[in-house]
Amino acid sequence: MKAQPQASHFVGGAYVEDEAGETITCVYSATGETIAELHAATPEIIERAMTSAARAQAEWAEWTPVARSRVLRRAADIIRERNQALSELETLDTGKPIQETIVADATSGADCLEWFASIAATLSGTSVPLGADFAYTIREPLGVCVGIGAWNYPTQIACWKAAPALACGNAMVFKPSEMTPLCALKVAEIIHEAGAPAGLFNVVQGFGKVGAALTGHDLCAKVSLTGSVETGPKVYAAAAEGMRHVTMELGGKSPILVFDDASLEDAISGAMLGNFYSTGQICSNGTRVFVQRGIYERFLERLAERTKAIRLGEPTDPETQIGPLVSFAQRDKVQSYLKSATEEGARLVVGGGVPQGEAFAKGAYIEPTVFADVSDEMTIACEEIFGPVMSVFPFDTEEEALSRANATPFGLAAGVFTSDLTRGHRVAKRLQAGICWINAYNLTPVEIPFGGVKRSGLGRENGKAAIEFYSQLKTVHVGMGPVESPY
Ligand code: TXE
Repeated sequence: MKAQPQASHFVGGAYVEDEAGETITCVYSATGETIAELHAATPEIIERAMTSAARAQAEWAEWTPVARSRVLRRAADIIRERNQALSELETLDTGKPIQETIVADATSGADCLEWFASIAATLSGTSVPLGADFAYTIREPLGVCVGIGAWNYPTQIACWKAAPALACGNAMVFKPSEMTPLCALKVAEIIHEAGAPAGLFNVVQGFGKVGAALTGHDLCAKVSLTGSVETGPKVYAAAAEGMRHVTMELGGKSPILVFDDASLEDAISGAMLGNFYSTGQICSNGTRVFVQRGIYERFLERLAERTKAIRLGEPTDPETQIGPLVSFAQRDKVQSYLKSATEEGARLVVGGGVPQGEAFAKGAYIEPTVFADVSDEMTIACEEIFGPVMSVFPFDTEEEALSRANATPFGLAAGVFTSDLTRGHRVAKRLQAGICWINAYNLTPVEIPFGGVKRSGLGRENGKAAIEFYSQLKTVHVGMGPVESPY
């Protein structure tokens, strides 16, 4: 299986290569095969990307809003037309099953471009009457924005950063994760094909070093990172050096609270979605599931039954529900967490190891796993695992559940399952998280803001809120009378 792109980078409206850059090996994690080899950006490629972005941005900012909107809209249409091919590439890049990628990745990217196309056409400032004088505001782009992506949603992350950035009149240089370098190149190709000026959206490959070079570049006005909680502060600090804007989408250890009165099947569906989708590699996953004592054992029993029925397998098979992890290194990491859970006394309910059989022998597979009787201090209760590992904790009262749910440095997401309407809203109000779901989990339509509090991040992606993070206001005060001066 091969997925070699035309070249490693897409800069100035064309594929470019510089073989002097460090090799990036792209491995299909279901088989261990190398499907592509790319090169990290050299300083020359970085310079070319940043300067062509600056040139394109100056041109793009002069376009009428409706003309900008049309380009984004066209890009969304092209993505939808090519959904099958883009989803197959996403599956090869990440190992996620085609059953998921066909509905959740390129389609989400298209939704985002389409939605921000509407926003692009309607952006405007305000007018402020000041007696005889008046003032008005102009919403201006920031300039060249740098996007840095993680490996779990390569197409979606590229689009979620490109769409609001471009809608506001910026250009972008995007660096995908070195684990999944392929999909963003397609996004760049499509945005160019849709009519954007050459250089408006560039993709350069590389490891952390390339990300750091982009973040510290003189032309960089803003950095938007999706990454780990360890990388976030480093990128934030580097951005601060140049007083650059930031958006930080980092990790979490999000709670799901299931009360006795919840619909058991729905709560289990929510917990499974929030732990096993994308083989558990989602930043907003609800990896701490607090279940009220009255339904605790029933919840576990039914959860185990449903978890055992999940179909693990080759990601390109449309029947496969869970594929391998993104890499063998990620599997080693997840396995070390499984080991710590057993050593620290958690009760293994289902899963817990590598699935047996020829179909799984060559891939980075891991069984969907549930641990019960997890205590708040155990390693699996405190650290982001990024694998299909659910921890279940019993609780007695609402107050207790809330205080335990909030006792974490993270605050990306949270969920509550209950049939008591007032409790749902009361609990959501007190959960320390950027996004809360009531009787649902992990839904992230582009219309609503998404982002974290505490150590899970800063700023918001999607929704109108994202505009604030990709534009700045200029105020113009107009004096209509004689200038009053004491001199
Ligand atoms: O993330 P990193 P990694 C978690 C998950 C995973 C762990 C590590 O638990 O096992 O993080 O994953 C770039 N300046 N998440 O190593 O290192 C890097 O090249 C600028 C959670 O992939 O944070 C990549 O493009 N850029 C997460 C991106 O940052 C730098 C999703 C993320 O890499 C940089 C993925 C630097 N100094 C993993 N150092 C989520 N929240 O969804 C690295 N990068």
